[in-house]
Amino acid sequence: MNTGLAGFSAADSEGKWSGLDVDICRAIAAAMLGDANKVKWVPLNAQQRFTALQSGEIDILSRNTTWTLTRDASLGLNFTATTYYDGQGFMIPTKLNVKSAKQLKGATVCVQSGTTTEKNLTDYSRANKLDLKPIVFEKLEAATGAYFSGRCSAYTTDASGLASTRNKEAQNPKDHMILPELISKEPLGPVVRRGDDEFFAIAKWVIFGLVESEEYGITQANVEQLAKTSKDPVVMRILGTSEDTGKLLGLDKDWMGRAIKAVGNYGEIFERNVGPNSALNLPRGVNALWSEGGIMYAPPVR
Ligand SMILES: N[C@@H](CCC(=O)N[C@@H](CS)C(=O)NCC(=O)O)C(=O)O
Repeated sequence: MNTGLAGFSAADSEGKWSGLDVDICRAIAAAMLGDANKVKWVPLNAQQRFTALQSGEIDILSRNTTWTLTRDASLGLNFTATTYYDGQGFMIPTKLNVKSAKQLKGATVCVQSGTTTEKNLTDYSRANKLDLKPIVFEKLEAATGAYFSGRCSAYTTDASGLASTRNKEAQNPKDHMILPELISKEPLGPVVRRGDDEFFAIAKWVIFGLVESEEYGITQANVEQLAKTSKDPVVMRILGTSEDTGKLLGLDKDWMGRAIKAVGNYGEIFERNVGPNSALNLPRGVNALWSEGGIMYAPPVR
């Protein structure tokens, strides 16, 4: 998990974890182990995350991690599926009165190392002849702390991270604005170890099942009822009341039903943790279902 990115993965004062990345793990635990609480949460910063997965300290990395060719092909890991389509943005003090990242010529920008963010910033600066001056920090708190104390004119990370940091760390969130440009593609999703093929398949299909459940209207509230009464062939397959899809994954037929009962479908997970009614207030945007104008699309559970 992240060391603390409210809305995605963060622990409260009692050590209770919540967030979109957390709920994905809870869903997998419910499907696979029969209990959403059977997860040991390990907070990792940007630098530590891949080594922890490679070494076997953790089994799944569910932490705002961008799927790129380099990571997928060279780390001995497998990206499961995208759970949040993001892009890199900039946060600036509102009083700077800047309206576009293109106006940041020569500006200092706080950024965390070990991220795609650092490289995108250099590329964007060069491509747009902006001569941006990155100030690089290993730790998130150091990067955001430097920005909030005025050491940098801007802070850059994934737009979701900007929203989370502004909401949680800014003394007055209104004093900071997030510029409209997204300078990269950051498809975020969980990662497992190469060679852990059965687990890879389970993780992928639980995520796809959560998305398809939204598409077919299966919710945390109605899942039990639908399991008893639905005659919709897709719903019946997802809930294991016709074919037993779970068996093919080494699970039982109620695998997806349990996941949905634990955390709800993808839309419910999004709404609760990061959506317009949550503290983060992120629009559903491209993360809407493909059938609703977004790009969230899951292969069929069949
Ligand atoms: N999605 C990007 C950025 C991920 C990332 O680590 N972002 C930072 C800034 S929001 C973060 O989460 N830091 C928390 C930490 O390292 O503890 C990536 O995969 O490289």
